[in-house]
Amino acid sequence: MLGAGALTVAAAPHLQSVVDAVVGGAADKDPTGLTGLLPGSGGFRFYSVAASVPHRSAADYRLSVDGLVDRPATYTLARLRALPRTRVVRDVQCVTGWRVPDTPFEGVRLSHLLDAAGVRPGAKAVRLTCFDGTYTESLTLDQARRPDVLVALRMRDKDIGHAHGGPVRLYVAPMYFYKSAKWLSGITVTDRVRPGYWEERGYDVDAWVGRSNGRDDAPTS
Ligand SMILES: Nc1nc2c(c(=O)[nH]1)N[C@H]1C(S)=C(S)[C@@H](COP(=O)(O)O)O[C@H]1N2
Ligand SMILES: [Mo]
Repeated sequence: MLGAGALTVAAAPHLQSVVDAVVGGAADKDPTGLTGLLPGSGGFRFYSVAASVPHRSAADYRLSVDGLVDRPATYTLARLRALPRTRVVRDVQCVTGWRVPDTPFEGVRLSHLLDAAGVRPGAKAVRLTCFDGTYTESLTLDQARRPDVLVALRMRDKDIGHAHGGPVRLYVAPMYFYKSAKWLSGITVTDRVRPGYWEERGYDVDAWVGRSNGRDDAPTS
């Protein structure tokens, strides 16, 4: 298992990734990511570009919505949990090749939070920031308003644990998984797309599965 993992990691542009230290134990001391495929992970690899990520409990988690909006807001986890939920079941697809079929995600549509905030005319994009202090992502407003883009509270029918970006991560179902920012802490409405962490390092900003990053499969939709 470690052999196969090593090959995959070595071949991947994720070489700079550090296995999420919070997965614990050996992963802490393994910046190469060789322990990224952990027993019981259900096929997921754990990625974090930050060497360590603070924990946010249900009590101290906050999500801010700001930028070009009429009503900036700060959500507690309780407030997010009280909003209408959407469940989406798709394949998770990392651009480096691994895939996890039929993975349920559940959360509040990003469009719901944007509508609540009142997006101003002239706004074009959304910038996502994370409480790891490093990772960022971006979406155009049209992409952000899709019904299958969630501020996710649950993954695989469980509250999202720290390793997978809990308590709250983004979930962008139609795009490669790097768009799904873990440990989500900020949603800023902007006048243009600002490329995210991996996008500044060469990944496509529009990350449609099968139609970006050099993938030439038939369009999925
Ligand atoms: N904050 C943060 N979000 C992130 C990443 C990261 O390093 N930091 N990696 C991205 C990439 S490349 C992938 S494939 C997925 C991995 O999610 P997982 O660790 O839950 O499997 O998270 C995405 N979101
Ligand atoms: Mo990824």
